[in-house]
Amino acid sequence: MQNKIPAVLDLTVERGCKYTNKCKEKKYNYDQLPTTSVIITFYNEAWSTLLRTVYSVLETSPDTLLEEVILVDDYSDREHLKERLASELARLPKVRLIRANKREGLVRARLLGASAAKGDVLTFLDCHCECHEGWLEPLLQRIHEEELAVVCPVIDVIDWNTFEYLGNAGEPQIGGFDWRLVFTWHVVPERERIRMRSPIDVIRSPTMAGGLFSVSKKYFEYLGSYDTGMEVWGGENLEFSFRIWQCGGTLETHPCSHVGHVFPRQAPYSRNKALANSVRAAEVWMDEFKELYYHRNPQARLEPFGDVTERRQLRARLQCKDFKWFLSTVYPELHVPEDRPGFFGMLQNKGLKDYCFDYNPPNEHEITGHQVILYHCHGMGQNQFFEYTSQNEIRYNTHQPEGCVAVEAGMDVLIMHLCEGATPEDQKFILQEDGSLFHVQSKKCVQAERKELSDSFVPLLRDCTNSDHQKWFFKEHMV
Ligand code: UD2
Ligand code: MN
Repeated sequence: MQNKIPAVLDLTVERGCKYTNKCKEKKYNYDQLPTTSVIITFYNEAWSTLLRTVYSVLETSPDTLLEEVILVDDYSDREHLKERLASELARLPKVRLIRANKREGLVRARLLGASAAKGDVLTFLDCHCECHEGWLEPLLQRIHEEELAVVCPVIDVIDWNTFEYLGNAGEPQIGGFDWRLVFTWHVVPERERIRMRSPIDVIRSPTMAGGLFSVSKKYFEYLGSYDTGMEVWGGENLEFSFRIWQCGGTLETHPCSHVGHVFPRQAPYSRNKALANSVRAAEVWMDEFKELYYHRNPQARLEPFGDVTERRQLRARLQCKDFKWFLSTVYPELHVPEDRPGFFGMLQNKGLKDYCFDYNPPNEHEITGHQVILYHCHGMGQNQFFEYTSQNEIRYNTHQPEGCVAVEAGMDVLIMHLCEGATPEDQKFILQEDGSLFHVQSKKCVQAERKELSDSFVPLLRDCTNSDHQKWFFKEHMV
């Protein structure tokens, strides 16, 4: 991936690395900068990580810029977060503790904090962060220059096991999403490197991870703060990102601002509200493109998502642009699927009843290189979602980057490769009227077969016959 990008601008801004100095050389006029309220919500967080966040804010933020630190307890029930926390915090300057009287979820908990904030700028942080020296000035400087900018720090990694501050390998990245509305990271595209005037210029990003950012309090309110119909966790970051861009703002990452964050293995709470939250985002901001999401996650279509009338009214009132504009202007790198009727969903075999193409990448960052298998059709989209395109590709385009089914020379197994601009010969399949799936390069057909010495089934290339095991059809749903 990396070496395909021409060296327009090298953005490496690691701790201790070459551009750190450039960041350090930057002078700020502290009298001009806006003040900020740092808002940290928490639910059942561990003592050490929570306190580390608070102390690091106090230690790294210039006194004149830091109005206050507002901690919002989202109705935690762990003992150490009760009187013990209150008395620990009472000793600290500028720190306030607000408690929700019921579980609000991160959106409404953040809004509780925002409504109490006295600073010009709201700076949100997760409750397991460590701010790095010089993190705050670039964020506030940028908002001072451009009030419609929402600015994120680079998110450095704090080791989940050792809690060591690992920093960030390589360049800062920008945020995107895939068509399941899962947030993704990407290298900075060439068009953005061309737009940037220096390696310490802000980097425009289609979306944000969600936890760490600064926004002018006034602008946040003008933009409709958050969707208060969102519960617990998830989806609010994409909703806010779409809204910022579509309604006239910009979303940026400042390469000189670094904050470390612990990505835990498991959250101390259930995240099953994320689906409804994502549906709300799709229903309000994505126009007809929400169908691409529903195709890839049929469960989402059935999910009760409450009332979004007010959010749609907000969109109309602010005269926000449509999602088509967002895709073509802000995120042109994202491939927009065609989803022609009858050519997306489960790719099911006729002879081997109830078996479908299935691809299970070992993790979200390693989409390619593994074999496509057959598995009981489940109709839930996700790993069994494929799209047959007018370019004769069988695309696995739930994930980013997108996979295309391929066959390596002389092999008979189907392997996932990265899709390419012009469809390479080894990725071309012709789905014929009779249901046969013809691989152009090898002139063979895809057949469902039992995998040797096992109970599992796989699609393999074989000489073309009339067998039902060589007939395939797409089905969107189970019923
Ligand atoms: C990421 C974001 C997170 C949020 C989330 C999507 C970063 C570093 N983190 O997940 O901020 O945008 O994506 O929703 O970008 N919390 C509450 N009440 C709850 C649940 C969570 O106050 O009911 C707090 C939690 O204690 C933490 C913050 O909200 O301070 C974010 O939660 P997380 O750290 O579990 O989310 P994370 O980092 O996996
Ligand atoms: Mn977090």
